[in-house]
Amino acid sequence: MSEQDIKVPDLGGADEVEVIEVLVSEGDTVQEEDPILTVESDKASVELPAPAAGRITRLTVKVGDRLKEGDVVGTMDSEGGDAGGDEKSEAAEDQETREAQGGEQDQKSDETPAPSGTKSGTETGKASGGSRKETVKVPALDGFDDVPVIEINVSEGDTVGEDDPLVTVESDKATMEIPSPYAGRISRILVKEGDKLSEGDDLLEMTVEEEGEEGSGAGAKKGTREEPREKAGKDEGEKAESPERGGKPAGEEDRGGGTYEMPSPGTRVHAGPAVRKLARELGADLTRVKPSGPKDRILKEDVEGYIRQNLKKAQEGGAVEGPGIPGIKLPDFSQFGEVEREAMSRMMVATATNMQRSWLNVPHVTQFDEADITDMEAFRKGQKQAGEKKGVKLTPLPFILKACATALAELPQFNVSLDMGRKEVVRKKYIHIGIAVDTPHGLMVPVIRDVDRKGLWQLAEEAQELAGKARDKKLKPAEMQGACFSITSLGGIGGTAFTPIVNTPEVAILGLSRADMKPVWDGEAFQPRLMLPLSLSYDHRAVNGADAARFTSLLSDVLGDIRRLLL
Ligand code: CAO
Repeated sequence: MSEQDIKVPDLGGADEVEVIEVLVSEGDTVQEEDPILTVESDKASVELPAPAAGRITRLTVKVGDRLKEGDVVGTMDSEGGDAGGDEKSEAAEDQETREAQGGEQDQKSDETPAPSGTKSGTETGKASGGSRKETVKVPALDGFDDVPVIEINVSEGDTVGEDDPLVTVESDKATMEIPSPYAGRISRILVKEGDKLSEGDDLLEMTVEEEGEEGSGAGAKKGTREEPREKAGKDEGEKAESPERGGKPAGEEDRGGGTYEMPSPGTRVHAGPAVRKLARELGADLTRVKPSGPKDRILKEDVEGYIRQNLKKAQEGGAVEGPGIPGIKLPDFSQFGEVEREAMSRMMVATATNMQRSWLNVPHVTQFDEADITDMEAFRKGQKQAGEKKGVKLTPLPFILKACATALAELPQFNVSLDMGRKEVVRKKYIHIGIAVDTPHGLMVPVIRDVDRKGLWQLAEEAQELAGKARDKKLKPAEMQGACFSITSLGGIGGTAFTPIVNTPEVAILGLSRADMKPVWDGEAFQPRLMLPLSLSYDHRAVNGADAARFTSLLSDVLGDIRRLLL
């Protein structure tokens, strides 16, 4: 094992390039030619490959750094063919075979590829111990000539199946993949990105197992194709060992089905520059895209599938993942102490989804205020006997419901929903208010309808009944729908203020904390007054700050003198 500098190779004519992605970390083990950096010039983005197999010991570059040919970007302990030795020795074998064969074909391979004029897709070389060499040529390109290569989908040493994409070319009208005519191993790539290809040009050289060799797997021609054993076995092994890539165990592959499993973020990705460019343009986080190409390479259609899946989720109202919302990586908690895991209840999952959706979609602001409820409480307590006769407990909540209905009527900009899809504000002509109820199985928000048209006793009765139903899991779906605004009262529990999350598509929610006696200056002296803390969170897209202050001031006035509820 020897330490070597990792240097920037020939940059294909570019003087200086910018690092746009660092694909490895210190300590990572890489194979020779594995991409370690993606750099971008003003013309193209390319991956810089590891010069050898080994372990990255130091990285001295970061995203945004500018590099020139020969710059040192880090160091590595190279293993001299240890890691990835199979591939390397086979590639070396291929080289040896080429040298042993000498002759025409090698000379041709060493030269810059030129159109051969051969019409067939491949040119067969000499057989070598059960395998033969093939020079794959560019097939007919739908009538196009001089079509630039925009992506090389394989690396030397890769094992590919028949029809696996080898390179991607792009004409004025379309992007096309040139498929492999054989299953086998890529021994030499004869083109590079940016090269212009026409039908018959040499593309790459492959080692193909001779037909008819029992169990050889690779090399079967179209129509008699077997899955290359080595590739299938390796893929299965990788899937079984790498659940973090989102792969299913062998035999449970689900490609083309309705579901699209997201690999966890933070995983190293294999993708060509064109795919990375597409991902950047579409805002796709490649660490979350499930690869379907050879050797877990991400293809363009994988990125498109990921975007489609997220769009679908967005349309269905699900949580969307994207670069702006990085996932949360969990550590292995058991390393810190004993833990146990428990499945979330459906209600907990629904609440978590709704809270996250609202928090991520709504620009929240919370306005704090206080209401002097000394007189209101005196009146309320005076109704205790009447309440007992009616079998209803009159808490502060019905007064607050009524005060909110008054504020919603006077400031109708709080009684709306935003339809951003149609760029419309939906104004509601009814006043239904949701009340958050704490239950042993989670938070539920039953809705009291037409609060503006109901008296305090009726509101107290309905609130009590709905809270009871929520705690007994007896609420019907219709009893939890249609709210214009919500109230969440922690007053019976404690606290001085909090920032509630708006219950979208409503645009505001009032939080109540515990009322407390406070000294309040009346202009001449401090008076002991019972002050109720108000916390109004609102959607700042729908409501401006001045209106929010007006709303809480109005609530404060009405609750300070409940005769105003009669006006
Ligand atoms: N300040 C001081 N005391 C208050 C108060 C306040 N703001 N609000 C209520 N109280 C008192 C009540 O008067 C009652 O006292 P008495 O028994 O002496 O009369 C006591 O607190 C308990 O009231 P309550 O909670 O039974 O009734 P309520 O009408 O105030 O609230 C309900 C009903 C359903 C809103 C409430 O039971 C509840 O579930 N609150 C929690 C809501 C919640 O979890 N919100 C958080 C959502 S975000 O995670």
